[in-house]
Amino acid sequence: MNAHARPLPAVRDDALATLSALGVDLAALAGADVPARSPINGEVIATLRATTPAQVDAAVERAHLAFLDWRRVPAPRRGELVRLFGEELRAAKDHLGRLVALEAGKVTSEGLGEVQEMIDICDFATGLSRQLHGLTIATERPGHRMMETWHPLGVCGVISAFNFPVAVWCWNAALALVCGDPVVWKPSEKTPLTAQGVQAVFEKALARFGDAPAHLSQVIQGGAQVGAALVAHPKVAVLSATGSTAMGRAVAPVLAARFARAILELGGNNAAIVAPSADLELALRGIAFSAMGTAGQRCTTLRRLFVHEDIADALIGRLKAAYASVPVGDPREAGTLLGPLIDQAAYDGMKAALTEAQACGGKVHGGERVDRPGVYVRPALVEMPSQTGPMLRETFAPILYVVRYRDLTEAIALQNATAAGLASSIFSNDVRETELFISDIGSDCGIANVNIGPSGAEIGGAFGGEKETGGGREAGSDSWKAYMRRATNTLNYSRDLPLAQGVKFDV
Ligand code: UN1
Repeated sequence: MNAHARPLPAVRDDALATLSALGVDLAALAGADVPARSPINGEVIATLRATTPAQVDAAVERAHLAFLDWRRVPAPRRGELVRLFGEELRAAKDHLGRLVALEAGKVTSEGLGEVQEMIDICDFATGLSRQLHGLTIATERPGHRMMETWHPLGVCGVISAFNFPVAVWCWNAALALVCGDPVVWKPSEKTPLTAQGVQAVFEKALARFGDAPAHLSQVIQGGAQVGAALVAHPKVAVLSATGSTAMGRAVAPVLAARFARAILELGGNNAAIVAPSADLELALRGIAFSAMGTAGQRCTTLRRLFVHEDIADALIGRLKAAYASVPVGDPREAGTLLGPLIDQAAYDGMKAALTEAQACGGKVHGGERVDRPGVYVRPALVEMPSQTGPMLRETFAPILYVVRYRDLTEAIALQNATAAGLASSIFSNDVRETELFISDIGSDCGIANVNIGPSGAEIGGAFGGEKETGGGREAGSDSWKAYMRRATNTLNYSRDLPLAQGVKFDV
């Protein structure tokens, strides 16, 4: 901290003041089962009440009643609610961003960036509310017309993770609400307070909107059991779940058994390839942000780096310097780039992965625990002899494994040789290489970038990935279709009834 900067307020005071500035009534939440901790120093800020399974059921039933009304409201009018919410988020941006920093441990700029991502999807959804259109399709039958129409689907359940405690809910909620679907949200039990902050801001938009049905957005709190009750509820028509692949494996069969829609955004083990023609300065910056940003706790975090052997020494040397000098500390402090890990379990996972990497012949630079309250680490750069051991799985911590390659086809094969398929990128100025990377025989991920890192997507594109990442798509492009039901309509006002495919059935 520079000598003239004001000292930071105590974590708990800061969090309580931020919550009340957002309009959260903490007394109304007080309970004994969901402790809300700040990873900044591990302190408990408040303890909330867990939702019981019976209360989850009641919440979904209320949401379903809201659905029966909300689906009658014209979509552009539904968009007006989301527009107002975007305005309220603009007004609340500093406080909500601060709360994200306090509860998820993000550095200030990333906390604010997450709220900006909410604002962006609100703008997108507002425009979309006038664009929920289907096709008119040529019909083989004279005098007939065929078209498709899109209709509200039902209650949308959202299960979100600690690492994007507000934006991921908003990608889902903003689209769901314009599509006509009320939302029931189970945030991570590691970040219950940001959910309350968001709900308080949403209620301001609801008050300005005036005549919305009650219970368009509800928050339920607690652990896996609460999530399980939401997933199993027959009136949850679409369920969006973000988290580990293990969580997805538990959720997906339950949704499949009752034929509910699933939007799964699960693990990632994201890679980047650095080719000989790459702009190394630019690659270094792209890699540093993608690998160390959010302390390696994004689902899009860069975890595996394949560097061409001709430039490997130059790039790895610069990366080592960046890793050794990146400022780690209180995320609220100006200049900090790496905040804390979310909890002790995250550190245990990191330590286990580094020990295993060493046993596989990996050379570890960094990765030490930083001595201060909370769980702070130096980011780790690991030179691996080949892609083995912990490199093949996602460890939610700032570890970047580096492997050298000679042939691009081999590097692409290595990058695709993991279970997850979320995000990827190539740094190269050779168009033959970059076109190969984004082609049918290139990266098998849902996100494939050129000369930017794999993380930090904007909301206009569809977000999600293949294989064990779960296949769901959220946010931009045509992701909205997952929140609506499509009807194909064939209309006939002619005097004849010709059957399709030339079938005759004359009675
Ligand atoms: C996540 O980590 O769950 O592309 C979402 C990114 C962010 C979203 C990450 N816009 O890194």
